[in-house]
Amino acid sequence: MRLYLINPSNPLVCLTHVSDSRWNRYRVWKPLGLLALAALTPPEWQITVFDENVRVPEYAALPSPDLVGITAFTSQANRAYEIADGFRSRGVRVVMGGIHATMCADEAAARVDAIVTGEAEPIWGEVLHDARRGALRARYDGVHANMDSIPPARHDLLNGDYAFGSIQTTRGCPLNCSFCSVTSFNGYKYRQRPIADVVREFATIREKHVLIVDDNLIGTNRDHLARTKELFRALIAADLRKRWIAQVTINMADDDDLLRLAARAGCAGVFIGFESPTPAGLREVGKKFNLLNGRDFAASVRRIQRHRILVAGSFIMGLDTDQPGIGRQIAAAAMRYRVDLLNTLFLTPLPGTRLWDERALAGRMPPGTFPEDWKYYTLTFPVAGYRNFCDQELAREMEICDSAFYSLPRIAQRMWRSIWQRRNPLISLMGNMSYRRNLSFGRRACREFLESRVPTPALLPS
Ligand code: B12
Ligand code: SF4
Repeated sequence: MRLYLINPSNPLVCLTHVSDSRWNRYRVWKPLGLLALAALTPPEWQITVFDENVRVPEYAALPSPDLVGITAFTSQANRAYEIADGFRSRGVRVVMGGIHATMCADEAAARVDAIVTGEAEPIWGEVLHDARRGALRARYDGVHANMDSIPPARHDLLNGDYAFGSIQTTRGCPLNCSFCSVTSFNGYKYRQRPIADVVREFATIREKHVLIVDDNLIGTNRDHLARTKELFRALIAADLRKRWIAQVTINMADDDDLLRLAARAGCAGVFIGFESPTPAGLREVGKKFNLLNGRDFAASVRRIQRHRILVAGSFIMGLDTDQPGIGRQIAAAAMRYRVDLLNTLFLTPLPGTRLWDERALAGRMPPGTFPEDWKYYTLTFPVAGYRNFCDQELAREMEICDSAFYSLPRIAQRMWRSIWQRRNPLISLMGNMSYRRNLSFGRRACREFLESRVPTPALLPS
């Protein structure tokens, strides 16, 4: 039995064009969901994983599979349906799972033979069993998996094209920020895999550099932090000689012991969601966690960097509380905090989030035609309709923000700082150059997007 597992590309997302620039190698990440699915698949299935972010195969020229499994973020949904149409027209059955099939279940169900919602561990065996018998149901609902019985992902199935391997150690987040899908998909409870399982799986990853995909590797309370320290101690003891990066919350800065252990366990950099430079913005997106204890963000970033850990900061632009000048304001905040990398994204209501529901209630659904427009849901297009900006104005704010932070003199300044502080200058350089390289590509795509549709005015002109 032949199984194809496919990660669709989104041609509009600049960072997926590996061949365009060698810097992009450092921004293409393995589709871990498919490698997790492969690990749940019995040996009678011969599995091939296709990652269209690396290359798009000529599927019709390949041996016909018995079943195709497609994953998709919302931004990949259009391409997912295109791939499904191709296989289904040749009589091959297609199953779709992942975040988009979960949040837009009816839409996806109309385009494939079966959908799997939620986490696949409890249900994938049944799907394959039914597929073998030619008795696929239209819908399977996964529940939150028991973290004690997650098999190690099949890292052996994708090699070569990636600078980073990837691994997951926890699922779920109690914070439920308005723009984020994690709490509605993986739940409020912060669920942790057994440390021994994580270390064993880590050892099977070939790449020297690893992305820990957890939405928050360290967690938010004392128990979470204690477990994280235990994990770091186990990684130090295993001496795997890996360098890894991870997403964390800003409270990482508050615990020097945690930082010391992280650095010794191989932490090269962390990605932190600052979200907004203003307290009103943080309240708007529901990330009051960042406001706790009257935090000094610059001091927090410096405490993390003192352990030679790079800090990438993420901000969202286009909040109802954002005013003209927000581009400059975000860049200034990022430079004041002295983050090594800045990732600014347009506020985008993704289906299934609190933001989506709030907008639906307020009669503020984003303009556009769906599913066609899902391809713009990469958070790099101003799709949502904004209170104080028309979409062109917001796109201009983004250009101002990126140009200020990623100017060559600013990059040189950051490089010098990380050399002087002996904080992974090479990784920092790769990240900065990769972002800079992608700015022009992103701007062009954004301009084409704006030209292709009727301008959306500001809801309340400023
Ligand atoms: C790592 C990651 C990335 C990596 C991508 C790695 C990759 N190639 O997959 C990078 C950094 C590139 C990335 C980019 C983006 N990401 Co991202 N990312 C994540 C993150 C943190 C982890 C994903 C992961 O590996 N999870 C671990 C695996 C094991 O879980 P899983 O993928 O959910 O798979 C399980 C189930 O879903 C299911 N399943 C999945 N696929 C399939 C397929 C079949 C057939 C079946 C049966 C089951 C199944 O089985 C798996 C086991 O239970 C998630 C958050 C999260 N917790 O999931 C956000 C997340 C997926 N990203 C998100 C977003 C918005 C983006 C971006 C659009 C914007 C951005 N800049 O962040 C871009 C889009 C890129 C694009 N190509 O369009 C959103 C997606 C929401 C949505 N509705 O689309 C998420 C949920 C985060 C959030 N804040 O809401 N991302
Ligand atoms: S943005 Fe981060 S902190 Fe907020 S709900 Fe999502 S995963 Fe949790």
